[in-house]
Amino acid sequence: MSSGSAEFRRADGLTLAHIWVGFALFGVAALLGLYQLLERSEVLPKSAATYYGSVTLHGVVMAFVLTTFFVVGFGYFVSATSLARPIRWPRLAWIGFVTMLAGTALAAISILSGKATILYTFYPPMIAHWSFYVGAALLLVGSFPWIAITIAMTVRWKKDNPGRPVPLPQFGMAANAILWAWTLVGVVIEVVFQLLPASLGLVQTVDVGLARALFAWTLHPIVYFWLIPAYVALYSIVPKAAGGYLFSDEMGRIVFVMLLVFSLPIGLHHVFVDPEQAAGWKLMHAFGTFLVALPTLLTGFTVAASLETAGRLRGGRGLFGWIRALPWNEPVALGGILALLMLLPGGFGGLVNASYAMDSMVHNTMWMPAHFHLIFGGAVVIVYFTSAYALWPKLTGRRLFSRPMAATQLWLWFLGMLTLTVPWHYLGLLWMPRRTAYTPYDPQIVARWRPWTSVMIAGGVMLVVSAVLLLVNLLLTHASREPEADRGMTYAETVEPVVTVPALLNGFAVWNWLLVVLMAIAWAYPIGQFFFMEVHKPLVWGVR
Ligand code: HAS
Ligand code: CU
Repeated sequence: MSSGSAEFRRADGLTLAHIWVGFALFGVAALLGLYQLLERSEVLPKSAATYYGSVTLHGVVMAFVLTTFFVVGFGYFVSATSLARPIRWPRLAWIGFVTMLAGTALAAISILSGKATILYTFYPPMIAHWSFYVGAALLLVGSFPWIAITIAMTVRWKKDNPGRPVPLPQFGMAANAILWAWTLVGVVIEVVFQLLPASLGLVQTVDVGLARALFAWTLHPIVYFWLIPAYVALYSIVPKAAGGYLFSDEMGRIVFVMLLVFSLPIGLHHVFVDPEQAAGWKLMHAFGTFLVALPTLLTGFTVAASLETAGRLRGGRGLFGWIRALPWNEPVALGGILALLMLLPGGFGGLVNASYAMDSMVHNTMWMPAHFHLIFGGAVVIVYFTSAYALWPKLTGRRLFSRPMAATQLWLWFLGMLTLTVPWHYLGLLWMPRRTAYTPYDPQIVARWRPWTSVMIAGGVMLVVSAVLLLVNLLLTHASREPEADRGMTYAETVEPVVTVPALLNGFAVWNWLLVVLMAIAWAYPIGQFFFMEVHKPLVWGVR
């Protein structure tokens, strides 16, 4: 890829602004996480109001603010550098950034003033103050310019380069932009027609079953919106940092297409226990959930095979010798390896959840936060850090302040996340409920949980230290005196050069139509039934 041109650097300010907002608030949310551990373990005085406020802010920041700001900022960088052209409509991009920032501030004020302690999911009967929904809406609306810019830049590049394959990182981000647009439909309908009217007191009742179905339609694909950029980095940045080659470019394309097409037509696995949905539909979504695990299995294989090329090029021999030969002290490679190691148990937990009947064993227990802290907070977020370590020298023109500090930070995150989530999985099997400020249950049951709560505090402390190290290292990089020799971004090359790819793996038009058909099959009845089924009049819920 061309390097040093002034053109692509135009995205640098945009990328830095987005990722810094995400990371700064991530630092605050990490501290809140530690507070929650201390409160639940009764080390700190009990306060239900503070606890639920904290969980809400922690969840909203980690799941919506960190992710959206990171994905958009990283997306602009990928578009500018992989297509080697300036960001289209930069002013619109900045307007989007300011809108996202304003929305985040509004939602945060709403939560901090105690008017929106609804946790991070949009499940009535918990209803927040309208300002929370407006804030959340602005955060989402602010990301629309990124969707438009990503798609427009891909389309224009294809026009200018007929027959040539869209660079894989951009192909992944384009899949993510389309996925994001569809993902928002469910929650937007829910907020506009159900939650906002209820929070404004315009309606007295909310159909909870409908709301939960609409939110499930968003909740499943949204996790892949967080995941895809991490996969882009695993395919396109990590193999090169490890000194190897991407094992297969086409496999990457297949994975991004599968994530797009299979993630939107499922979601009922979040509401396996809801009585409004029939068992047959739930079973169908359970099968769909197994289908969407496939692209992750393919990713595990492809990225591990790419790392193997690196290990072998570095002199690793034998069945496992290449693993030892990997550059474990190179932060960008290390982050990718640790991500795979967390994806494995995190995905295993997901498969347990997806197995319809087994879900009733773990639903709403600590198993659930264990699953998503390991696979999202662990595997995905560690790739966000890793990507930042790869991007910062290119963005700031300065060498990373400290590579040993970065490696320590990644190890701490990995070990901290395992120390936190291994006990949580076990506590889930002992039926410790999730999302509760205190647990006024049978003392004997509670006594069985106790030993594990101190272990999780140790994990929480490691994670907070890790978060501080990340922020300090990135901050000091801006002030570092050592210039980065090459500010051009180059992505991993494939084992075999990619000359052409089938048209189906170079665009999304066909997939988008298939997606619409699959979504209609999967959701028309589970959502539509609420409009023609005869139901008992809903109760008046605790609308504030
Ligand atoms: Fe999940 C709940 C099922 C993946 C996030 N999930 C959640 C929630 C979140 C979340 C946030 O079916 C909670 C929502 C809430 O608050 O209520 N999830 C799955 C399944 C997968 C899965 C089947 N989840 C994710 C990802 C997330 C995420 C990714 C975020 C980014 N999840 C569920 C279900 C529920 C759920 C139910 C609801 C349960 C309930 O009762 O509420 C799959 O996509 C996972 C596939 C992954 C694998 C692992 C493959 C292994 C690999 C590693 C290879 C490593 C190697 C080692 C080779 C099958 C890729 C190399 C080593 C070297 C040294 C080189
Ligand atoms: Cu899901």
